[in-house]
Amino acid sequence: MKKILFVGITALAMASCTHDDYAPVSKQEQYQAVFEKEFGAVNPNVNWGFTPQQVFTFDKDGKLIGTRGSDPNANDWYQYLTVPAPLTDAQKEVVRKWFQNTKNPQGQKVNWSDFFVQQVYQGGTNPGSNSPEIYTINKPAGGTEQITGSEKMNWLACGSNAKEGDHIYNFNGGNASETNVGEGNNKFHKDRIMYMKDYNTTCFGFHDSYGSKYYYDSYVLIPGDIIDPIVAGMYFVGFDYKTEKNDNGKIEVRPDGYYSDWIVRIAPGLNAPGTVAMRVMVEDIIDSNLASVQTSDWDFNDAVFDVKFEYNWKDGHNQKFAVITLHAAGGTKYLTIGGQGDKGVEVHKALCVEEQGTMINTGNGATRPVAIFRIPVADNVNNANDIPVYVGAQELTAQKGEATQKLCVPTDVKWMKERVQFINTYEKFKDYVNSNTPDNWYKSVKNQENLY
Ligand SMILES: [Ca+2]
Ligand SMILES: [Ca+2]
Repeated sequence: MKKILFVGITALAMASCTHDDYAPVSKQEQYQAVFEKEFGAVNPNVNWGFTPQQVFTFDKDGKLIGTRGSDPNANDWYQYLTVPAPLTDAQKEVVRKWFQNTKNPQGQKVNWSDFFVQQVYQGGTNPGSNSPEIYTINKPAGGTEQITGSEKMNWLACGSNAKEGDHIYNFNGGNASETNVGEGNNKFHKDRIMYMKDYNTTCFGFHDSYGSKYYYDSYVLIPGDIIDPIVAGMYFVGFDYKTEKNDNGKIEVRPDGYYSDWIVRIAPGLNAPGTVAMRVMVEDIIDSNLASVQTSDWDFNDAVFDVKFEYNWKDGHNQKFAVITLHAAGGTKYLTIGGQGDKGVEVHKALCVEEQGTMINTGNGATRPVAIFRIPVADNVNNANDIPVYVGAQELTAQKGEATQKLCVPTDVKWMKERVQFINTYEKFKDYVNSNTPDNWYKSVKNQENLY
């Protein structure tokens, strides 16, 4: 009852304001006040770390980065990516055995436009006692035929761009060919591995050459964490062979629930340290009740993402993209990157979490692998500050000399856990706000345990 009365009085007080000398206060002005209460006066020269970024090219001659597709130039990857290490025999074995011994495993999803595919196991070469991998087919005309599933699995494919998906170059017949990959003609990687750029991981499939049909419903994506500590942090895709054809009577192999007919590892295409990407850390407080902000509400972890810019040949012309690597979503609001509402990418969804109220990768709530996605940008865009970020209809901004909702830092800067004090973690942030120095305030970490 008391509360209702209070609200009534406030409304009355606010209504009367419009008849006084007070101008209505904008959201940003209210935000400025609470920001300065926490961090002190904002120096007019502070730009929050945002600067024009180099547009990504890996060719010294300034040649464009290349086409959408498989990138077989393994010797180039090291210049801009963190390339996954070759798998050890022990790692491959523990993964193979897990898939061979686990019937109908429950898979999960990841969301990567740029990723590696690394060969793990070709079914039939070392079958388990449960999982057949080599199948006996009863022919309609009588007699039987033995087929090894993996040998009929061609055109490993990913994503939903086309009905038949997109081929993962060089991955055929349950293995990767040696041309251009792995131990073939490059000396940079011992494993058979391919880098896929501007694809997606919505699904994986294969073309069955026995029945001549594509299958996109016979795979499972498993985190290494549930397999064995020696493959923790990795992700594996296993396929369960199936086939169907009419040969004057139906011939078929039904999936048997063992996804060991072909196993590959997939790994996100993470930016190499020290490359041209920059990290953006986002604070969504402006969309809260600004009358009741507490010091632990400031965490700049409501979205944490890296931005790099590159040109790509796609659909017949050169297009500029911001490649976004989303690390964390430490808020519970509808927060989009790249545009407002449907025009942008919602951060919880991007990290494959349906509930907007779940915080991700900030110590409270869910833990998920990064998301990697691409946003088309205009040719003149080269600053991470130009990637729009919205909380609902409210755009989050970082204006020079004004209280900010975004910070830009190098990609090795860690972000905050929930409910710990920003001001007691980055000791010199306040100095930076007040005097524009030091601009590497993020190196003044006082309580390391406050960082994720
Ligand atoms: Ca199987
Ligand atoms: Ca947060």
